[in-house]
Amino acid sequence: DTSDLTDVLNYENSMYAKPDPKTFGKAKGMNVIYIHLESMQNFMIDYKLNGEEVTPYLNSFVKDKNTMYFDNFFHQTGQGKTSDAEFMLENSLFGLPQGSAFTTNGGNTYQAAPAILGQKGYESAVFHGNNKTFWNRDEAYKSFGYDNFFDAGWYDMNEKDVQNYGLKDKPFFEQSKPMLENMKQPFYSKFITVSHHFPYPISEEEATIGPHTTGDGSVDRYFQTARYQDESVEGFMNYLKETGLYDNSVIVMYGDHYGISENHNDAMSKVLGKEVGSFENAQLQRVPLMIRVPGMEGGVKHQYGGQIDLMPTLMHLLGIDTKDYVQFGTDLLSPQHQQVVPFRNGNFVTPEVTGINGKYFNTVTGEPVQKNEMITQTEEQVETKLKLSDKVVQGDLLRFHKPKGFKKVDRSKYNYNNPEK
Ligand code: GP9
Ligand code: MN
Repeated sequence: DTSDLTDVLNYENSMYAKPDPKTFGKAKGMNVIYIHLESMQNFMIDYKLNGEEVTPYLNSFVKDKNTMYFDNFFHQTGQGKTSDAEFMLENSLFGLPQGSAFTTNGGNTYQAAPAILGQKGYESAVFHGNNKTFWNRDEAYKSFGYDNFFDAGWYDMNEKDVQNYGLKDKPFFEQSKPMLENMKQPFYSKFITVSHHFPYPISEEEATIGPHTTGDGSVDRYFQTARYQDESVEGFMNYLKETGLYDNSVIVMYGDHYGISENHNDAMSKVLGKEVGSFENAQLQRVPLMIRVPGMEGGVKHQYGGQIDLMPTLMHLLGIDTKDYVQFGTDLLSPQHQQVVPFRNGNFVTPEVTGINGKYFNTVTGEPVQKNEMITQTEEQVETKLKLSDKVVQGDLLRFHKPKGFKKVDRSKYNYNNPEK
């Protein structure tokens, strides 16, 4: 009820991190292009297999002078996997402890990024070569205020171009071009790749790098589909450069969740050349985050953060203060950003401590540490955050919240069917 919302708002007020005036509005009025890097983990950046870079394009993008690269950025997804990642970055709300918020609470009231930006003149779209009902996306996107959802119904799903979860990334980006060109600027867009997805199937003709040699099939192929994803993104970025979009768009690339689960720790020990147990596995939940803002100075950013922090970060770059919105993350670029990264199961990582099921480790050295007052406080903070976020989602509390100047989303306005089909 509304008293729950009051608790949430009080908490939010105490957690709010105000934007840094030096970065606030640096991307004002620019297009936004999100590239959802399916299953990409951060250890792949600059990883060399037999002396060869696996993701040469991403590695070069990281070093672009306008790219901010966050090397302590974590996924925070649970059972909702891809949909949890999307849910966090559109709302700065956590996915649920069980299941997918898209599926169980897709019809809630939200104050999501596409709706906020839509009311400031942005056209929004998701591009994804799979059926729109997967993860209940078509329903959730309506609640988020997405103007367009170009799903499989808008693509030529030619049998030779389809594998695993949908249209392969190269034809996907290729076919997305005319649809993107039809959008009015400024736009807010998200391209969700699929080819680099467990169990990482790839044909011999399409593999441009050999498999790894751990002997664990899916781990070994992971490097080959990662290369394919890298090439597909490179092709799309070249196209953005040709059209000039590269220079008037914020480009955000992020890994959605791990691709290699803890069932493969043995193989990962071979990949990394060090023992991978529960501590290292927690560190492996880092996913790449790159934010390229034309005209803004880039560089490697070491602050700790997670997917929950992406929306306030982006909003502040676009010059929109997030103060009136209910958000559980904080702007990564704010001096007040909180570097506690909760995982969905209550485990956490901070620059100092990693907490895993009641065991604690020094994040820098991996040495076990005793529980102390600081750890107790961090643990409580993590628990409170997750609990309050769950209250918002499970109680559909944003129904009662009226951010200043924001008009409630009218779900009935949206229809994602392709009229030509
Ligand atoms: C399916 C794709 C995969 O459309 O986004 O979802 P995942 O299995 O990674 O959650
Ligand atoms: Mn995924």
